[in-house]
Amino acid sequence: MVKTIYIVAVAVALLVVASLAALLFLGPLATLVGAPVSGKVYTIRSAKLSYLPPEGWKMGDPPVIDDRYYNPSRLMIKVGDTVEYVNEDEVPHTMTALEVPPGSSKFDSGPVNPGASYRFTFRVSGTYRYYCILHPHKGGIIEVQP
Ligand SMILES: [Cu+2]
Repeated sequence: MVKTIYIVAVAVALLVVASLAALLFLGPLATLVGAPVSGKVYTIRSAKLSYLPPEGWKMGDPPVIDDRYYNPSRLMIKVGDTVEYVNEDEVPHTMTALEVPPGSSKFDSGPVNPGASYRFTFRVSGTYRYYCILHPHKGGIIEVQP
């Protein structure tokens, strides 16, 4: 009986020590393994009057990839990098994914007010096409390299 209690006590003590060890060492280790790659931050801006469509453009036409709308409208980055979208126009804009590589989530900033910004970190390599849901003449492409 005493022996059984002793064995249980030792088992509990070992469990406590193991738990503490797990908390102390495995916790930070797991954080390291799952930690985001510390990448660069790139800025894409929408200039004033970018809400005006180009001449001849009509609803249903594909978005126009031009620095007048998102600047730069073509951007090459690496996995783990972050893009910050800054709206310098006088009306809200969005940065909404149209096409993303398989396995990637479709980002959508929702309306970004004048002077506000939105960030997205790219975790999957490939080509991303995006546009403004409120002004669909505005388009951009982000190339994410492995
Ligand atoms: Cu817009």
